[in-house]
Amino acid sequence: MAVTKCKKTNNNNIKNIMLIGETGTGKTTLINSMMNYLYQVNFGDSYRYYLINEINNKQGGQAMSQTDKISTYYIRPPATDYALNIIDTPGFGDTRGYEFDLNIIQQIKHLFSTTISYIDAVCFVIKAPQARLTCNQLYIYSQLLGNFANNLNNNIFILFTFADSNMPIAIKSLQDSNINIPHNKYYKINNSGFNTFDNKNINKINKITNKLYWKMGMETFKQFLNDIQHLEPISLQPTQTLLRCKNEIENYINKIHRIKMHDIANLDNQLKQQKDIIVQCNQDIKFNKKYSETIKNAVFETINIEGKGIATTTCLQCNFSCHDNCPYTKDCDKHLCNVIMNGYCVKCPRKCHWSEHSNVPYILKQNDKVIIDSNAKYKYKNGVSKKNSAQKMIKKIEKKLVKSERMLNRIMNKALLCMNRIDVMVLAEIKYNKIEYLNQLINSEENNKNVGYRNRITKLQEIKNREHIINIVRRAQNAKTINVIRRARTKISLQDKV
Ligand SMILES: Nc1nc2c(ncn2[C@@H]2O[C@H](COP(=O)(O)OP(=O)(O)OP(=O)(O)O)[C@@H](O)[C@H]2O)c(=O)[nH]1
Ligand SMILES: [Mg+2]
Ligand SMILES: [Zn+2]
Ligand SMILES: [Zn+2]
Ligand SMILES: [Zn+2]
Repeated sequence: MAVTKCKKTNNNNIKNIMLIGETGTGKTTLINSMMNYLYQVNFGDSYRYYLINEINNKQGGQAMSQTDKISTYYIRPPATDYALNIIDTPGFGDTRGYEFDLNIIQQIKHLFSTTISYIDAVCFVIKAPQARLTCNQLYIYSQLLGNFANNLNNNIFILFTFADSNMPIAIKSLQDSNINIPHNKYYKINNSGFNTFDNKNINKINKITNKLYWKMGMETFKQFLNDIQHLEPISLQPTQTLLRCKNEIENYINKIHRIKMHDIANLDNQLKQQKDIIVQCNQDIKFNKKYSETIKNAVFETINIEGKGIATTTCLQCNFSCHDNCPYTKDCDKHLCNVIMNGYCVKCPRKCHWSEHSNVPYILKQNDKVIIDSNAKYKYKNGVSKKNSAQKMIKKIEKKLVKSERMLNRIMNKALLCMNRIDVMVLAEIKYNKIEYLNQLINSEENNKNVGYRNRITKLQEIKNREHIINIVRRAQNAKTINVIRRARTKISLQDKV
């Protein structure tokens, strides 16, 4: 069988078929089964075709996606008029979790931007007996549907594996979970009809079942390949744009996370520290404000003026210089001194009779005494200067905060724009409360305590943080942002028209 790596071409005669789905749903097995139709094997033949041989010994067994990387296979089979690029993808939702899923998205993006520019069929592979969808599966479907643009609408198919003659139970499960996978048509297959050809050695009942499943599968492949023959290939440009937007959002969310959790949290912390300092300083200032006490006239000073030609009027009773520079030098003239009124002094504390006053060769001065508590003074001064620098710091921090918040707003607006672009472009969106779902996952990890659960919980917490940020961004629809979105909306619809 001639198999080469994917052919890069725009030729309409090559159909690009992609299989996508949860891990273990049988994508790779289905491709192998299809080979038998494409290369016209009969049930009775003693051989079967395998396009892909995956060695089943990976660590993690079936819990880990068997297919690690997107693989594309170019074939020119005899059963169709066209050649095929068959694209097998790793399954979403394996035990490696969120990061591995993101990695698949990156791989799809890479494939679309480097290898194929159009697609003919995107096949969602789902197990037919899938009853009830777990919250994990809801998440997986939101990942699956969220990565394709809505121009693919008509080129989406659902392939139910593990199917029997009944209507797949999964259809109801999807409906019950409000998961609407827009699709052109669905088909049923049970790969078990293809994986054994040694029909001689198996019991009769199994042989009959295998033959029925083989027939059902062959009919399915015939219909499917016929159906896609007449389909128009769809450009992957919008899907590329959508995936780019998703990448952009990832970056914005990372930035928002850094600014909020690191920059702003740090500044808030610093601000709190400075405010605490001010509270402490205010207390120190309040309690130590009266670090000095002044005692009035407590200190006496004698200034010698002998030989200076200055006379004084000094009360000898009060020991007080009533007039420092008196023109009357003789004691008997003191009743003429300026400070004497009606024979009594107006200056000295006891207002003595003029005769108590004499001219003496010194001036008596009474000074106030200041007592300083040096410890309290230190605390007060220190408090004032610390408060000053804290206030200066606060101004600086607040400036930085304003800057960070502005930056945050800018990025939030950009992220919101991106989200709105995605909402307009995306194939389908699953509405469910992601935070609640993540809490459920965290709870079940905590209860089960399976190997590596702590790591997984840390990762889930990270996803939760991101979801919180996305919710915050979505809520930040103030007047300004709404305008920005409006502008973006018109821009997008203009682009669509081109
Ligand atoms: N009985 C039955 N078993 C199937 C069917 N399809 C696949 N299997 C089995 O399911 C297991 C997983 O199949 P894979 O083809 O590896 O699944 P996958 O979707 O490629 O998984 P990933 O590569 O991990 O995404 C294998 O053991 C298959 O043999 C089916 O229709 N019926
Ligand atoms: Mg696989
Ligand atoms: Zn005088
Ligand atoms: Zn006097
Ligand atoms: Zn006196």
